[in-house]
Amino acid sequence: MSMKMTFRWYGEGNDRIKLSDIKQIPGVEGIVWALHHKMPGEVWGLDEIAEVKRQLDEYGFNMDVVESVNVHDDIKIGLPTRDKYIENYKATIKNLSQFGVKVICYNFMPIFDWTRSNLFHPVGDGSTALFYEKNMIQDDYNAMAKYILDFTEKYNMSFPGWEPERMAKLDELFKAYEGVDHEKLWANLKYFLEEIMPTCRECDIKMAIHMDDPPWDIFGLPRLLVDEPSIERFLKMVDDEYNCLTLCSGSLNANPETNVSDIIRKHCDRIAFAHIRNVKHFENGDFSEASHRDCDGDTGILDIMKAYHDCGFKGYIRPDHGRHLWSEGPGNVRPGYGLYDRALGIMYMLGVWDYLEKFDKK
Ligand code: DNO
Repeated sequence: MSMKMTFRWYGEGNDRIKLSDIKQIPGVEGIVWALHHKMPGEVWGLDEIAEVKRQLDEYGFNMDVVESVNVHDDIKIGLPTRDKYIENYKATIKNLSQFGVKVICYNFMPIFDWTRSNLFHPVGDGSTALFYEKNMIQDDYNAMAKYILDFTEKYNMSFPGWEPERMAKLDELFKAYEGVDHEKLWANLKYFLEEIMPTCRECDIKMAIHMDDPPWDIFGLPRLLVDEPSIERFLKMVDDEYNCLTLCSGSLNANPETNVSDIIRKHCDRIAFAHIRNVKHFENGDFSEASHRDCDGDTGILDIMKAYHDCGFKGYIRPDHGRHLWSEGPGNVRPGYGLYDRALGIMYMLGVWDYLEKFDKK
């Protein structure tokens, strides 16, 4: 059995891409999905999950990977109310297991999920991509949040992790996180995982934490999963086969010092889900996302694919963010999640993989 190719889809009515389009991309076995209307902390109901299953079944896609079941802020902050939300999380895990879900991707980033300063930055060939200008993401969180929220409002879409209900209370949220430093956040992550591991085992569902994006503190908020030592700490902290990683190559390699293929070789047995994204660095610390072709960025996509292959990776994999191509632009595409560049990325990844399978069998 080999690695399993997947494609992220935001759901009917929430994604312009059709399952029938995804079906035409060679090699895609599963849809990476979520109930995007759910607030962090809410239980996902059986009926709602069954409806997604019905849609995916029609095209023969599996629903093995969920991205994300978001973690409530009270759990990250470590408030007494966390126990109630952890119970809800367990209930969701149990409900998901009834439909054969195998992996839950989640993150433990305070307040903000992935963060960029420009969602449609010209790449130079007519396409656009997500861009991070270091100077823009330093002090003024309100300006950054406004840029993202104005966009989502204008085009009537919501981004996971950027729920307008939460973002409306940003100052309050920042206040609530006061005193949550790196060590507190680590302790709260440990508490959460130790609570849910027995449920994961019973349900045979792996928790796969996403790397922090970008992999450094922003706006004074601590970020934990940022490099190899922190990954090592995370895996040892809760040393359980159900405590796994979503190894996101682009998040980690936003720090040019981080060699992603070394991390894969070291921790492959705990990688449940691989995100393949290519990043191009600029000398001043800015970075742009790039096509999946190795030479278009600095992340080392060929080394990464080879490392997964050498390790006999059998987990789930997906192309992560792509550029916006051809007719794709503001208003008709989810930033980073267009159809075309991710489809091209899949063909690149499968091209490398098939070559290795045929000519580089260990
Ligand atoms: C970015 C994604 C992340 C990821 C979450 C997981 O596009 O990779 O938003 O889904 O961090 O919880």
